[in-house]
Amino acid sequence: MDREKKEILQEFIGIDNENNEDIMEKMEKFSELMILYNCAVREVRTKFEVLNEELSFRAGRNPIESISSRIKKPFSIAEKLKRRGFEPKVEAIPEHLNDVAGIRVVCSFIDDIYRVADMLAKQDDITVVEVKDYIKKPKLNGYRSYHMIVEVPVFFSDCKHITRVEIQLRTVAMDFWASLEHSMKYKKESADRPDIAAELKSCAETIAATDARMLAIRKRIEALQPEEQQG
Ligand code: 0O2
Repeated sequence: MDREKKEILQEFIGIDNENNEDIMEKMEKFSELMILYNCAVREVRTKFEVLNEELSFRAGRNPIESISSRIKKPFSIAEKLKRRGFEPKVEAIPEHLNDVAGIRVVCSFIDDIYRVADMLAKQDDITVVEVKDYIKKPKLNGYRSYHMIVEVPVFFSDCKHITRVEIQLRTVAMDFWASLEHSMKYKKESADRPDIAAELKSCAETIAATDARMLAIRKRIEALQPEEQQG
């Protein structure tokens, strides 16, 4: 681990100026918070699984292809807090970070994204805090996805914790682009290459056009079916 990373983590844990007992207390608080985020992810994940099961029963096809989740690593948490100008302390996490708990929902078609997002948003124990629609308004580099920050209650033995979860919804094609673009971002040699950036953006546009064509094909096929069989 390099020196800068080590310093950020040491500040986060408070190794320089605290005695051992304080460190244990902080580690315990951090672990409890991570358990909370893990439980929140499970709650939201189950909601998508239920929607997928019900919708596939009704329509005869799965609107959700896959669901994955992750809890942000301690270093990334401390680094993000610091980058945003907050003290890298455990207490600052729930107030200032929305993406410690993250879920990625990969859908078959673009309309499935809006459908399942809307169904989740309407559930009465879910509060939508923020939406970023990078499908209607893609990022300059071509990135497309529908992002939501939601709050979900998690019930512990003696209290209820309202916990934030970041949800990213995208099609299989958008996921293919984002995964490869993300992995290539870390290759330093490509950082200042406008030709590579332009090529990636062009791929994102081809993928978006293909997503739109696949949806149009599905709708044409559905129109051929008797009304009661249409999803
Ligand atoms: P990781 O490792 O993927 O979690 P906010 O968190 O809302 O305060 P932020 O971080 O700008 O502010 O949020 P935004 O724009 O909603 O993006 C958050 C996440 O979306 C990123 O997480 C990525 O997962 C994904 N993302 C956003 N832009 C891009 C992009 O251009 N390319 C790819 N491949 N993914 C993107 P992190 O924090 O980068 O890390």
